[in-house]
Amino acid sequence: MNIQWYPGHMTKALRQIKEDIRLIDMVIELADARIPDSSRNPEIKNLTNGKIHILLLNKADLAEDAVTTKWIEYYKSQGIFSLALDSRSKAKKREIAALIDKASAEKRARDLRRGIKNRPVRALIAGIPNVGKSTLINNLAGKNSAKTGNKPGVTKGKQWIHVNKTLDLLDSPGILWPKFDDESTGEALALFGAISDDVFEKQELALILYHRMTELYPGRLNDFYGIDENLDDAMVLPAIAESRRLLAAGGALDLNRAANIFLDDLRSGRLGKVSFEKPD
Ligand SMILES: Nc1nc2c(ncn2[C@@H]2O[C@H](COP(=O)(O)OP(=O)(O)O)[C@@H](O)[C@H]2O)c(=O)[nH]1
Ligand SMILES: [Mg+2]
Repeated sequence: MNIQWYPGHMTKALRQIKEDIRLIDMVIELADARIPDSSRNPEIKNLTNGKIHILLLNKADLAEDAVTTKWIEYYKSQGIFSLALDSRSKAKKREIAALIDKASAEKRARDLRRGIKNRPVRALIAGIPNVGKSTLINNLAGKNSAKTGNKPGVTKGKQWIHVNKTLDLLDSPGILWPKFDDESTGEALALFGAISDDVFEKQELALILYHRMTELYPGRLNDFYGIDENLDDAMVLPAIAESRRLLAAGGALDLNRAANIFLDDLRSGRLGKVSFEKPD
């Protein structure tokens, strides 16, 4: 399915980020551990030019650990500072701090040579909508400094957050890019909630999900919904609706709700840990 979403507020946000980038030492890029390729915005890669760059694979609690480990090894082999995390977890705070420290060691040494002492690292948190940017900031800053929400597009305007003496963070609105390279990128982003649900046909996306799940994780849908895994397309949503007893007014099966619930079960991890993209 061809999905594109690049609303005006993203063009504006990108322009703002390009302006702010002059004030910044480090770009902390967040990607989704379930789809590390599709969830990396090529525009952000451009922004990291000449800046310290850290790549965090977030929502790792919802991805297969072994695959995430391979991704992190891959990034490290590319010389990228990276770490897998659940941005809600307090346990990872120290590891993130250590990574930021390591990544900024050269900068601190350079500052010192110029006689600058104790200047905090200024880092921009960037990534696609809904990837966990604000959650990470709240976790690091230890209070509700950034608004979070399970909908793309909650963060608006510029927010500097003072974490401690050594670190200042700048939250940024989630941004996508004008044209996705191929259909599977838009589909992956839509599947995991980075794209407004209004711009694609949910039932069609649910069918794509059925095919992805039965191919990558045979048996899971049968376990979870008790449905067959060789269904004709027309029978997939009716089977899920039946399994969950989803009836619309008049007693017909509610296929829209079936699609919604199916996608929600994926996004929230109820279908189990999933890694839809692997490093090759
Ligand atoms: N399971 C899980 N959920 C997360 C994680 N990080 C964020 N979330 C949830 O994802 C949703 C979007 O988070 P938010 O920080 O608002 O994303 P933002 O749009 O990038 O700022 C919220 O419902 C968060 O609770 C994570 O690492 N694991
Ligand atoms: Mg946000």
